[in-house]
Amino acid sequence: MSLSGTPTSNTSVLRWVRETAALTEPDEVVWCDGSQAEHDRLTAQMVATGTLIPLNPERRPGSFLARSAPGDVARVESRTFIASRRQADAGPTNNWREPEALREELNGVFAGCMRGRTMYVVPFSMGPVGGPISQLGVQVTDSPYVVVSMRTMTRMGAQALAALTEGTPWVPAVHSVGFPLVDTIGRARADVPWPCNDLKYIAHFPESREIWSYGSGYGGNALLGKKCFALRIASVMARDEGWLAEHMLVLKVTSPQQRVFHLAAAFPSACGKTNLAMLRPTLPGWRVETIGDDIAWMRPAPDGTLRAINPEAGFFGVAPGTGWSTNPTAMEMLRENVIFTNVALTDDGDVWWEGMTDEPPAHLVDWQGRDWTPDSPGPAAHPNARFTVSAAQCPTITDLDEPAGVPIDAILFGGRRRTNVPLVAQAGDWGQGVFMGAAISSEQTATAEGTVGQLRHDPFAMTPFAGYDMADYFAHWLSLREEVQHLPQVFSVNWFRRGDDGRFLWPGFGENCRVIDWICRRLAGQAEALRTPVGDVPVPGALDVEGLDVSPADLAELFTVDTASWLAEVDALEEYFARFGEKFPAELRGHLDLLRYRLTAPTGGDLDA
Ligand code: OXD
Ligand code: MN
Repeated sequence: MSLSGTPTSNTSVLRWVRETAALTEPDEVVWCDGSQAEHDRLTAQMVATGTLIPLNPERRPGSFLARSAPGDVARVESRTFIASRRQADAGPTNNWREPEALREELNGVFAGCMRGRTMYVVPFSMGPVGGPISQLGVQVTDSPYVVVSMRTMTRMGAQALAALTEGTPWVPAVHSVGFPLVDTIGRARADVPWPCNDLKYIAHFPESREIWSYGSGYGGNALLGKKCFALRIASVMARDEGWLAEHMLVLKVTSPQQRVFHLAAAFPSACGKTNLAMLRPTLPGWRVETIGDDIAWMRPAPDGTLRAINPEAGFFGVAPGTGWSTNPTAMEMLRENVIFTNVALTDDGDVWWEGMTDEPPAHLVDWQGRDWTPDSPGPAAHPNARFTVSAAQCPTITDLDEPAGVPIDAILFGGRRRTNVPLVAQAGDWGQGVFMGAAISSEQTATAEGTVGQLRHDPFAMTPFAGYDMADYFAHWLSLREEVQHLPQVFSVNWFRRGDDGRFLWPGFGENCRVIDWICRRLAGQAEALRTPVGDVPVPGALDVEGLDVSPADLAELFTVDTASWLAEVDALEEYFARFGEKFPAELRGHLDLLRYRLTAPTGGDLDA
């Protein structure tokens, strides 16, 4: 295949594109420039093939609905592989594959997989192009849906390609839906609106920093800048180079006294990161602005702070549960220029999903294209239905193009927990903070395959996303103490605690600003705390609950540390941590022992007293 007239002279990019095209055998190769004209051409083409349904331009201008194949609706962790030379480097939480064997297997499935299709070359930057924390990548894909999504989610196109000068490091990412239109003996078959393959591979080679994804067109499986690059590959870069690539949102908070704080927060998938990132405070005088909703890259900076960027340029958010009462900022952001996937279609050509409004419309077409009424058995939108939208459309976005990042004052660790974990607790020091991150567990959501509601341990909300052994990852976090002079304070939070009757004890959403208010006052040395075995919690009266309809009994329960159930939690953690074997840091084991001691000691185990 001739690649003459290509818009780059970077020999490594050209060689790789040529080799990938020779392997996958597309009909043509198209270099993407990220322009509006390109976007318009591709969306028009997808409307013609049935991949996209244009929404009513009066209700949702510039927006489209995509319906995926019913078997391609979430990340596939069981088919996500880390191919490091040594199995120990992948650790017990990853599916390890021997790199050479996996490469051979992939060469088999990718051979001819783009026959009859176009291969798009998508140059992109994670973070502002040329920024000191940013990184470059090139994805090839046979999915135009992926191309338009990458344009929203990353800095994609001509500028990123221009930055790819000879010798500049970049991450190659090969993607195919695995649905060739012509077979080995030249027989053609018709395309389908959402091509994919039952066989899937989401493969990572951390040592050569490569990504190979096959068989899925959905989200994190296919938009390779996100989970594959910005977390799995970048976490390995970060380990090697002394920084952090984390599954965290980033917020800018301004107090009524005009003091600015930056917070990063890790929660497992679909625990409301987007809602927290776009929080509309109910307390007067506070302002919350959004920097990122999913991923933070953080580096020790020369000024002694830990500085964070959001490497993405858009939001790929879970639609169900996003509504005018829960996240009005997101609803404003979604007024136009959005690609929705697997939501329901209204009779007037707009979209709907569970949680958007209190009352569902009387008639809809569901995410699989079937008629739906409120009496229908299942939900109208798939629980992992998504919106893809540019961050620039978010009314509260700030500092997204600040290449040096923002200094992080506090890190929050959370999960979806009915019991045990208090509304908020502060770690006494960095070690206890790292322990809090390692101890995260959460009730499973619909963003990946698995049993919804089941409690699973998810240290740092990173188990599906760390590209290396989590025991080494914990040690890396502990070692930051040596690198960062002004370490962030660490807090654990839990918005999801319930009473015995199953009801939520805390209203959440905008009211979470009350927790942020206490955190910021702690950072400023202006709020009092009470030591408990699981961290320092607000003294009675320190959390501002004025005007809130939470009974004193519920408030007390939000902070109850029940000895018996916490001892059971410590046992479960010990068993979980045992998976990491000898590499599990002794310091964290010490924190587990200390927690057990504090839970049982008659004095509450206050060793520093
Ligand atoms: C996501 C996830 O899509 O965490 O952000 O699954
Ligand atoms: Mn996520």
